[in-house]
Amino acid sequence: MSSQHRNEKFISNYKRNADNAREKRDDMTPSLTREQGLELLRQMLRIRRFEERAAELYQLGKIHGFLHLYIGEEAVAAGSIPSFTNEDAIVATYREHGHALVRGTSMNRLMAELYGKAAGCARGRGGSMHFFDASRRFYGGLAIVAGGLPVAVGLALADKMQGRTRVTGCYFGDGAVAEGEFHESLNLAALWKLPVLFLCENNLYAMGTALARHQSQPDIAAKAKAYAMGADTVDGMDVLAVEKATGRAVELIRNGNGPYFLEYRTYRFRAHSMYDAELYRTKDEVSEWKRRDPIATFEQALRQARLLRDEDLQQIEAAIATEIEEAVAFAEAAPWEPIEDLNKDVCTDVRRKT
Ligand SMILES: Cc1ncc(C[n+]2csc(CCOP(=O)(O)OP(=O)(O)O)c2C)c(N)n1
Repeated sequence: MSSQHRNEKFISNYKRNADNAREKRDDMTPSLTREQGLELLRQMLRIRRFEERAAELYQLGKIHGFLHLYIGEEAVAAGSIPSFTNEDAIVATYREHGHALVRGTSMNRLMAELYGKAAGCARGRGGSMHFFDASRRFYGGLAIVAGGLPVAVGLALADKMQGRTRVTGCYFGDGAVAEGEFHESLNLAALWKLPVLFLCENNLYAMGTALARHQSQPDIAAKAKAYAMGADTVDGMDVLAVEKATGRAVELIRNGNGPYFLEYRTYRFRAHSMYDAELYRTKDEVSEWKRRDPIATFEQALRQARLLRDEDLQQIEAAIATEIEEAVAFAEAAPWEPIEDLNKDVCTDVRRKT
């Protein structure tokens, strides 16, 4: 079978599984309170509107460097991050705006970071790919594919050695499974029964390379099971399915059962970074996934369950618009780091004469 054909077959199975999972969870909405439902919707909308604004600011030349948008994948961060307590740790990738927002870092500090201003959450030195907030135990924003896995395993090892019952959540993409660090990290986490949750955001593509084109076994959860840990696949376009699976996994880990692995099947609606000719996927494929937009489908489910009214949505959107405009004003007004500080925190003493 050609790799193109194999890839198409994999994508069609993948969609069928997600649709089946969606049908199975139709009975979940009634158990949801209005407050919980509105909060999940609000967080997904905060991520989307923040990133839409960031994309505009990028076009205006206000934001430089890379900007990887999470649009389409919001249900994963919004549904999973609340399962962690403030004491737990989060490690994420360069596609981490949503994770930092839901974790609670202020939009002002995140926008200032995108602008490269000293008031940013990484003092303007990291930009979009390197959000960091030690006060919320948010350890990146890491640009190296799979680079977060050993960091998360190290954090979990420290907790275990010091007898703390904290959990570390480690987010990464499907591209990470091709890296040695993925396999080394899963192996040691399982061997030492470390309290870490691996959250794989499988959006099917690593830049322009489809998963089934680079993996002999594209079932990522099956790979994790080979390391003797529990693993499930979750419909990552369904915020309630994400919430349920993540809550259960975090609880299992906190009860001392060692690591767990969740593969969220999701899709990014935008290019890999800001520019990308998208020759690796068809327009039809993207439109088909957009029909499963996690925000639109959840909004519809809430309306059907009579948990959402038009005025709720208007209020949520208005509050988010205000939050974003305040963040932009904050970032615009924030001072640049003074020139004389440029060598600050750089390990090598550049003034030393050799
Ligand atoms: C070790 C390493 N190799 C290559 C790259 C270049 N690179 C940046 S993003 C990316 C694709 C990663 O895809 P995935 O892990 O699926 O995450 P996604 O971008 O889909 O969220 C690659 C190969 C990198 N950053 N690090």
